[in-house]
Amino acid sequence: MKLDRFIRIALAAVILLVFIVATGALLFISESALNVWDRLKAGPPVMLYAYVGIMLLLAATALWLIWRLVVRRKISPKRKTSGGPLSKTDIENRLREAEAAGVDVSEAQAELKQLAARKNAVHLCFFGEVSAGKSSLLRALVPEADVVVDVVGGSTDDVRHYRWRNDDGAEILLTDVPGIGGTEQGLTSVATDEAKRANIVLFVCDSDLTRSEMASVKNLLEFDKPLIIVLNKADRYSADEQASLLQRLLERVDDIGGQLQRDHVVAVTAGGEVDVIERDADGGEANARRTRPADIGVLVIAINRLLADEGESLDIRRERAVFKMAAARLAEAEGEYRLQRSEQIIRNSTRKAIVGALAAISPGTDILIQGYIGTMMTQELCSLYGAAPRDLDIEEFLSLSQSRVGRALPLSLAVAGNGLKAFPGLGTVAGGLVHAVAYGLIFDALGRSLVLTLSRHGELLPEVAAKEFEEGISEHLEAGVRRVARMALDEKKD
Ligand SMILES: Nc1nc2c(ncn2[C@@H]2O[C@H](COP(=O)(O)OP(=O)(O)OP(=O)(O)O)[C@@H](O)[C@H]2O)c(=O)[nH]1
Ligand SMILES: [Mg+2]
Repeated sequence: MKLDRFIRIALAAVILLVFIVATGALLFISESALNVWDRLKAGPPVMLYAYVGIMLLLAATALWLIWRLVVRRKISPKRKTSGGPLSKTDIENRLREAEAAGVDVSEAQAELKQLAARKNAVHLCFFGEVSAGKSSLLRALVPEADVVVDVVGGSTDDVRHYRWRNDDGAEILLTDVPGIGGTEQGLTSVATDEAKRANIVLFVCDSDLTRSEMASVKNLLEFDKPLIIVLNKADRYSADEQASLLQRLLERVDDIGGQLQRDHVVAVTAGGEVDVIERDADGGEANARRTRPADIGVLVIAINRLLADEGESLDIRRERAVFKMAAARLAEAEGEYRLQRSEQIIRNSTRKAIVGALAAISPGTDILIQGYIGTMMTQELCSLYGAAPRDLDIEEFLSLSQSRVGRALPLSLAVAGNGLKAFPGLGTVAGGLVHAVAYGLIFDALGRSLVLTLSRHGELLPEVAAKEFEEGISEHLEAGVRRVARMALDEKKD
């Protein structure tokens, strides 16, 4: 209780003191200001203007400095991730920017080129699990479409294109793709990509959807693909079974959050071929191959209705899906580019740190990361990841990390010493070399942890970044030691 009272009185005294000082300062400042003002008014007007001008300039400079140091936070060019769909200009601008930065944009560009090549044709893709009957269905639908026309040109995958004109004279491109869910994962993604490039996907299945088929449907719906779900091999089911299976398929799509009209789920018999054993008149048996009769009328109706109902929106939806794919390809390429470039930046800084440490005549025991090398590395990595931190943030991050370095120093020196032992014929390792490796290791660890942080958060949050640096440091030291020790030995030789 007594202490509480004492603190209150002390606080009151402080407030009183502050009040007195503030009043005094105010009086003093106003007096001298008025003084100066009077004298300026008495003097020549040029003097007055010059004085006011200089005052304004000083105030503006001070404000600018404060803004630069404390307030400014350049908004990083955040990508439109959610929000509306990408437009053609959006994606082209992105590609141009990325290309100028040195990113390999060829795959993303190839998507756009392919889109342009297929502009005039309505594109139907037969998609589904292995042996669902995609190829049989294509043959049943368009028996005369047996010419392989490759729009892509020179592709070596198993995607086959067929061109066909329907009764209205519309040009239709039919694509048969490898079945999904087989042992080869690559084929599944080839097929899925091709489906995303189509106007309409005929999702062929031969029973209720499996888990992986559900995942595929979901994926295609996310790309806003117009779907017709085709229950093939209807000849194996009774009418009742067909009806309940169709109902089940509708519910499945509904469960995933897709909306499918009832007439976009159809049951057909593509036919296909079947091996039969035939008995001739005198009891002998012979193997023969028979074609099952096809029954695909409902599918033809569904396709025609979809074409009529959707009209131009089919092309718009296809464009959007392809732009989205191109954006994904670009993001992959950017990720790849960043990895390579960040590797170079970290290597450079580590090397500089090693050279600096080796050149020091009597190496100290402290390792400073707040200097030029640390700042440069942080700046370069941030700009590589599109983050634009304030100078203050970089300073804060480095200073927070510096205090962690102090704690990690013994570990770093131990790891460095151990790492150097792994190089045969080195004899007793001089203290200077160990120090240089430890120095390099810290930069290597700092850089690698920063890359992880930036890719995780997309910006430099000083405290978070420093904490993540601390948490990962021992792992990074161990992982980097061989590389950094080699670097130090090379530098020493030179
Ligand atoms: N009972 C029955 N069998 C069918 C039907 N349609 C196709 N099949 C058979 O299903 C098997 C696979 O047919 P495909 O057309 O090769 O199937 P796919 O989906 O192209 O297969 P992959 O290209 O390997 O993924 C063949 O043995 C066909 O004869 C059908 O309507 N009824
Ligand atoms: Mg096939």
